[in-house]
Amino acid sequence: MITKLTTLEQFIIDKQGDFPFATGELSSLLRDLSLAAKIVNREVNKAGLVDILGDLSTCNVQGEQQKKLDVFANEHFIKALSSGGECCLVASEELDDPIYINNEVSKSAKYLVCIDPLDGSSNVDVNVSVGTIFSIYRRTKSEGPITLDEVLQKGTEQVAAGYFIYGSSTMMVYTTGKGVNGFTLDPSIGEFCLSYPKMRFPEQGRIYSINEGNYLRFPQSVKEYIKYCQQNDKDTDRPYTSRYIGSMVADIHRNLLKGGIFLYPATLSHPKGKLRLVYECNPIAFIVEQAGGIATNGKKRILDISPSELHQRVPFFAGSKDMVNKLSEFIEKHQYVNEFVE
Ligand code: AHM
Ligand code: MG
Repeated sequence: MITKLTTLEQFIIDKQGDFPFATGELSSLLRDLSLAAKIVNREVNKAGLVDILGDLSTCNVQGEQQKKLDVFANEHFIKALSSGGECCLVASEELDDPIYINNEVSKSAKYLVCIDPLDGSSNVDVNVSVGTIFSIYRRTKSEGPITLDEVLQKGTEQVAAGYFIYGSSTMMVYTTGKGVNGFTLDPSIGEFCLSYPKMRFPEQGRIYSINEGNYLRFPQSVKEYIKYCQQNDKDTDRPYTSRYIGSMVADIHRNLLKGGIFLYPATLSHPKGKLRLVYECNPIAFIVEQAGGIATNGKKRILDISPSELHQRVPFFAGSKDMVNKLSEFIEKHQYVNEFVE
């Protein structure tokens, strides 16, 4: 029960004390991100009104066609992060290579940010929720220009991570490793206000989220787990419910509130999985774990994977503890990981 209005700004200031040597730079970064999100939110909300919809003729580095709003979001997040002076590099799903920020204020910045500026963007033109995912790391070297290897850190090294969801309301959900808190944007005052303090994944859920259209291309273990979800069983309250939006942020957010599992396995067409480790799975995994859930590629904890390249893909399973553990039983039985993942 929330009795007093706490803005994101106030919350960040209050929490700065959790980090004894905090200089306020991380707090500024989070504020920069929230400002960019407000701008993106404004554009997403008027997407049906203005001529911003439709495909741009460019493709992103994954060879997928970009929507104009992807480009818009990418530009605005980079702009916000470049001008604050706390961030020296931005790596984005939309860009082949990271942006090295070399201006006067960012020269000695100690943070780098990885983002998916508009996740699920194909949903924008049908009025379905989309999101932004971000991940913040500290530089591994104390001086000299930042290098690419500093971006390829394990998820365990994240200093903060979170997402914005542009849905029926707009929210920011983030963690700095001390639990997860959710803030809803109040459009009348233009502020994110604490609405979901100390978010926890229900240990057992009843929702499974997967693109079942790919069923025939799934590994046997995942097929069997889906059948398990669909079977009748009073004790475990099955069959479970299937819900898949196709925007990971929205699927994860719903499951975080209600309990559930999100699955994007390796498939015959995406033998390494579809989702990206560095700027999609790692930040979501950090949130999931901080909220008491599990995030795995089926073989190991997502946060323990050493990235070998910026746009690396991984199979991704995340959600309520009991559900992910159950899935793991099927995976172990079939040694699924050996089917698709080296
Ligand atoms: P995107 O970052 O290009 O939008 O792709 C990521 C999205 C996730 O949000 C979502 O879970 C998944 O792709 C949906 O993929 P599919 O259409 O194959 O189910
Ligand atoms: Mg994405």
